[in-house]
Amino acid sequence: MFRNLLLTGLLLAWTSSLCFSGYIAKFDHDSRVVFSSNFEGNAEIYLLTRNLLTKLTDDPGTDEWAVPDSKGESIVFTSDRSGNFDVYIMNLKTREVKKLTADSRDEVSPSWSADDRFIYYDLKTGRNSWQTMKLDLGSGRSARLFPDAPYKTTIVPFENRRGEEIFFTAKALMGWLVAKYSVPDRKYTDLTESGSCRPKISPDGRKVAYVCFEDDGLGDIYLMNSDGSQKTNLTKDRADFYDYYPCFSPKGDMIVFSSSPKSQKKTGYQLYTLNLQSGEVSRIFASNGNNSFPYWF
Ligand SMILES: [Ca+2]
Ligand SMILES: [Ca+2]
Repeated sequence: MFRNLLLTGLLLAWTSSLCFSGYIAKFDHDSRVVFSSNFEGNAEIYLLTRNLLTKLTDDPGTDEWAVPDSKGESIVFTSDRSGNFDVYIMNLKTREVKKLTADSRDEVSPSWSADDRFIYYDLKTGRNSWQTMKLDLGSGRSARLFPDAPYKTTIVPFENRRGEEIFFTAKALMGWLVAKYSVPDRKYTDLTESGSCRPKISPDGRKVAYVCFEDDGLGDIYLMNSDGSQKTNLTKDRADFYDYYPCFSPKGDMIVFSSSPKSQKKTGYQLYTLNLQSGEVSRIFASNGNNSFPYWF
């Protein structure tokens, strides 16, 4: 009798903890994934380590798009906690948060220069236009990152580890395309036609993962060489899913991405990993709502 009660109690505790926690994490790696989720009500930033979830922000505002520095000590992210979107920095050890920008317009999608001295971000300059900016962490001054770019609007820049190339999304006549900027010779190159976006460069600088709408019209994760050659659809068998926000693992042998079933449009993003050698896809984080912008480090 007592044993049965105990078992029932344990079972209840187990099911209720599942209900209250509201998520399933299956991440079996020694590295970390930082991402944003609204499963607790509004968008917060979370850190996923080996099957363990840590909430990094706790604010009624929208907190999203976390990107770590090269040493994995701090993240930059964007938040509208002071009325409009600004860029913030958080020390991952002390959790101390500092505001980096204060323009009354929106500043979003921050990332780091290879030497961690600059933050790149997108400044909203009009209803449908954005300018990619470069913030000097030493002086606190911002300037345009691509003053001579042949595109009206550029967004979501990521620099390779050697600081030689910056990959970004540019607005073309007929939509978005993936482009890169070569730092030494100040040259811009279109790497895709329109219908592609959100490139991320691999740790060795040789491969680019990005989103392409060509195959299923919803979005797939594609891989290409950093010169735009050998484009491959990595999520060809996921025709009924929106596959978005790819990011390489620290070793470059896997990719983390967000995927939402067609029936839920873009409101049911769960986190998956993809093994580039075996092609195996595993769900690492599931919850209600959207789990977006994963960054693996
Ligand atoms: Ca929040
Ligand atoms: Ca702002």
